[in-house]
Amino acid sequence: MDAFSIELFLLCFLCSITFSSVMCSLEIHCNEKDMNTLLHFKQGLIDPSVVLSSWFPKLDCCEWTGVKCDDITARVTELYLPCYTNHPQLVPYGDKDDKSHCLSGAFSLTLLELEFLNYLNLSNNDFKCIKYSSIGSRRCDDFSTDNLPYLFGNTTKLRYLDLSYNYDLLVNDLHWISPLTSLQYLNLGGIYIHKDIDWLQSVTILPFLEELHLVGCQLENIYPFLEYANFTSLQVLNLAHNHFVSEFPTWLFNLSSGISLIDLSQNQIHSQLPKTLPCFRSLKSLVLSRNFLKGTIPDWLGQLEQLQELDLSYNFLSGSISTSLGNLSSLTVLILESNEFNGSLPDDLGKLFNLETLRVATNSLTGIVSERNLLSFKNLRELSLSSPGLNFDFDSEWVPPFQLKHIRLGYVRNKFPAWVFKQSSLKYLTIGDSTTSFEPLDKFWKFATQLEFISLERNTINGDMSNVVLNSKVVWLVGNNLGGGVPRITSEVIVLHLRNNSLSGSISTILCQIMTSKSNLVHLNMAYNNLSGELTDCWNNWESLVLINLGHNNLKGKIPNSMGSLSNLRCLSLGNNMLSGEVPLSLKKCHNLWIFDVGHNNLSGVLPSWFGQNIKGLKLGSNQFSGTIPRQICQLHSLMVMDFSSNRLSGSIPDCLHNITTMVANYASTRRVGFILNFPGFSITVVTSIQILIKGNELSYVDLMNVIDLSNNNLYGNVPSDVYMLTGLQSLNLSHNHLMGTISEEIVNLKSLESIDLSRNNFSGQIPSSMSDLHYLEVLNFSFNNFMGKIPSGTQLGFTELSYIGNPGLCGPPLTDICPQDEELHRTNPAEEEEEEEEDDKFEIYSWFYMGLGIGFAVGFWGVLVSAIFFNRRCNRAYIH
Ligand SMILES: *[C@@H]1O[C@H](CO)[C@@H](O)[C@H](O)[C@H]1NC(C)=O
Ligand SMILES: *[C@@H]1O[C@H](CO)[C@@H](O)[C@H](O)[C@H]1NC(C)=O
Ligand SMILES: *[C@@H]1O[C@H](CO)[C@@H](O)[C@H](O)[C@H]1NC(C)=O
Ligand SMILES: *[C@@H]1O[C@H](CO)[C@@H](O)[C@H](O)[C@H]1NC(C)=O
Ligand SMILES: *[C@@H]1O[C@H](CO)[C@@H](O)[C@H](O)[C@H]1NC(C)=O
Ligand SMILES: *[C@@H]1O[C@H](CO)[C@@H](O)[C@H](O)[C@H]1NC(C)=O
Ligand SMILES: *[C@@H]1O[C@H](CO)[C@@H](O)[C@H](O)[C@H]1NC(C)=O
Ligand SMILES: *[C@@H]1O[C@H](CO)[C@@H](O)[C@H](O)[C@H]1NC(C)=O
Ligand SMILES: *[C@@H]1O[C@H](CO)[C@@H](O)[C@H](O)[C@H]1NC(C)=O
Ligand SMILES: CC(=O)N[C@H]1CO[C@H](CO)[C@@H](O)[C@@H]1O
Repeated sequence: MDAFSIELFLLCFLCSITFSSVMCSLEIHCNEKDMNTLLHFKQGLIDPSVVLSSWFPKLDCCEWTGVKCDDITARVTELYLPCYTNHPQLVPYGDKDDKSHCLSGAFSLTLLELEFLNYLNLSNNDFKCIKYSSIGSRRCDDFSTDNLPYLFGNTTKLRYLDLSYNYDLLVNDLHWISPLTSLQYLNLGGIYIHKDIDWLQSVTILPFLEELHLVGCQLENIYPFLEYANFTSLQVLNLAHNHFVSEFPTWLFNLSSGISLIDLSQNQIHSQLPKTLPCFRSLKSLVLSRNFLKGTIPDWLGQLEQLQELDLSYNFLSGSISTSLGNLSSLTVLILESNEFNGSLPDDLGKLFNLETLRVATNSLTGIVSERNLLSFKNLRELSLSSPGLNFDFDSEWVPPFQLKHIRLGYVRNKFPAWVFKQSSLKYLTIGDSTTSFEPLDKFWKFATQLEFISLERNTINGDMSNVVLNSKVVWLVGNNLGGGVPRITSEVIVLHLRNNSLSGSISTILCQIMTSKSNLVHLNMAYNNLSGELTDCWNNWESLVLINLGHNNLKGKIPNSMGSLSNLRCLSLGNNMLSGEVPLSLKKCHNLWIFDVGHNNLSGVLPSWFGQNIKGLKLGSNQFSGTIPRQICQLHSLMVMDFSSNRLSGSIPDCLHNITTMVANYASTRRVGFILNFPGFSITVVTSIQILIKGNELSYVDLMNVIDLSNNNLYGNVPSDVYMLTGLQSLNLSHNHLMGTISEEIVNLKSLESIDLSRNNFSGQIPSSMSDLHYLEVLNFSFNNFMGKIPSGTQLGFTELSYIGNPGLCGPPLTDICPQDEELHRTNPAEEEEEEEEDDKFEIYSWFYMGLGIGFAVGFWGVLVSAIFFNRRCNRAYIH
């Protein structure tokens, strides 16, 4: 009796603190079978934060965390256990969500034995595998008994299944989906579904499926030639961010016909028939963005009359925008951005009275856009229109019937559409590649203060910025020829990007300004301007800074001590200025630095060696640094780019470079340096890039390379043998030093090598024949050394004599000197020898040309690639992934 009442008390107590919505009633008890199924499921889980602490038999399972039962039958109907992860404003690029507190381990399909389960949400957890069978160990590491696919009974009433964003879950088999015949909603977004799976067949068989979300599943086959799919109830189809390379699939058309092609009797459907029979032309949302779809939009798309949302952006679709889209009168969202559409914007789009979002920028559209095209859009909130061939011709008096929140225009050549300034709700403004006049500028900048996001890129706004105050969270004003002194900013500004303008004067206007509240600035980029004066000593006020780029200006003086207060700093680029003096030791406090670029200045003293373990790129080249290369460099395990070229370094190359882990192994996941800034409603990705010369063009790559450049110093001695262990090294430049000794055959270990320059040293011995096995090698320069003997065959493939000249002892092709052992075969031609004497001059003349031929690794950071993932509500997650 006592025991009973205590248990009862405990029960009710726990009841009241867990689910207030479920009545605590003694009459209804959780079904024992359901409870056992749940306990079984729990066994296979790893639950690091003990989310399921209430899941124990003493407590009614209807009261367990995340469990809901039917009020009357007390059978388990819902299981709601998504994981919540933080989305901090600043996420280092490549960082995954921290899921250490989420459920992990095996997702066991025995859970589907819950006969009355209707809703199952395990999204954003960290499940690693799906267990198909009910026997054997439930952990992912034991597959020994997992050969039999799980067989359902008449179990399933499941209507909602959400397993999205379990990023590490690999789905090798989808057959278990097919028996879930009641499913209306299925979301497997962010899960890697194995490419060989016949995914369509497994889901199309579901007669009541209304929503199918397979975003970012790495799917490859969209079944372009399938005539019809068997979907009968589908309303929402989202297949964005996959790898579909194909024409527009025809089976989508059959989603419009709505005729039930499925023979219901053959599918063992045990649930009820749907109340409404398959709706005629029922598809409401079709999202195929960010794939590789090509070809034209088929005319039949105009027959999907119920369509409210159509997103085909970021594909390779071409031809004209089908006028049939004008028939989609329910459409509220039409996104065709970033394709190859040509022709004019069809007038028929004017029939889409309900449109709220119209985005067609970054296509090859031509013709004129005027108020006539926009007259009927009373609900329009987002508009993007930008193509080199599109001309804007708006009446300056026109008052639009809509109030936009987002606008993106490009290639505005004539008058700037005056109506834009009347959009008092506008928060996001993007204008690019425009030669329009933004006059009167004072009015323009005043209008800009209402905006949360302003992006003006490659326009000609010649105005003076000295008296402008900027207030938007994101100010992106790249390549506009803005002049005068630097503008001031309010504490609202998080990103200030003024790269490639004509700003002059001192940066103290910004940095030493008195602010009313603490600055939020994270990203300061004023590279490629004409800034002069010193770096100032006002950095103490800017602790929020993560990225600073002031490269390519005329800044002089010393690097100030106060920069050491920037403890959040990840990327500091001060290259191509006239800075002098030593690098202050106070910078040691910036221990989070990823990139430190002070190349092309006049800095002196010994090479700084205080960097933290995270440093990935060091550009110290073209300065006056002297002394030896500090051995501490070898402890920088993440270092990918080491550029100490063109200094006055002496001594030998340290024999510990093999300790730099990234140079030995090629870690693919860490090659990008940058971060993602998350704002409500949009995010910005900033990725630093490396500039590489290919065939005379400097191209920017976002994947950092493993580069060692020690050229143009006074280094002497041999190449230490551990250099041959750097199997991840892609470019090695030791030219213009006093190095000597031979090159070992072990060089063949440098499997990743694409460029090697040993020219202008005193290397001797034979050129290793193993080099012909370096398959990625594109640039080779051994000229002006003392190499001897025959150039090994194979190596000369693709390289000209310029790679070898200036080595008197070297012979054989591609040089014209014939090796003694071959002399019998080739009688020397006196004319050839004459030519040879001129070769030295020839090299000097052609050397620049040579550099342009292959890949010259001109290492430079901050050709900052930016994708302002604008307007993007749905896919942010997929990006971070
Ligand atoms: C699952 O839970 C997450 C987090 O609460 C939610 O965003 C998502 O919409 C839910 N899925 C369904 C199908 O209700
Ligand atoms: C499914 O239910 C039917 C009747 O509703 C029954 O005949 C059949 O044996 C059940 N199958 C299983 C596997 O439970
Ligand atoms: C549609 O159903 C038919 C008949 O059941 C089947 O042969 C066909 O493969 C199904 N199509 C798809 C795409 O699943
Ligand atoms: C658009 O609808 C009209 C009337 O419903 C029809 O006559 C026309 O053929 C349709 N156009 C296209 C391209 O589907
Ligand atoms: C549009 O591009 C297609 C090829 O994709 C071409 O055949 C057609 O002539 C182009 N139309 C216009 C108006 O440029
Ligand atoms: C600066 O902008 C001009 C004009 O838009 C462009 O031609 C040039 O390449 C840009 N320079 C850099 C370094 O980005
Ligand atoms: C840069 O500023 C200096 C004065 O500091 C001036 O002499 C020079 O003409 C400016 N260069 C450009 C390209 O504006
Ligand atoms: C570079 O710095 C040295 C002193 O370290 C000075 O003598 C020299 O004039 C400077 N050169 C330039 C171009 O500023
Ligand atoms: C390099 O690594 C070796 C072990 O492989 C270690 O003994 C040595 O101290 C390291 N040297 C430096 C400079 O980090
Ligand atoms: C594009 C298209 O019309 N595909 C098929 C849709 O279904 C009908 C009826 O089976 C087929 O005749 C079409 O070929």
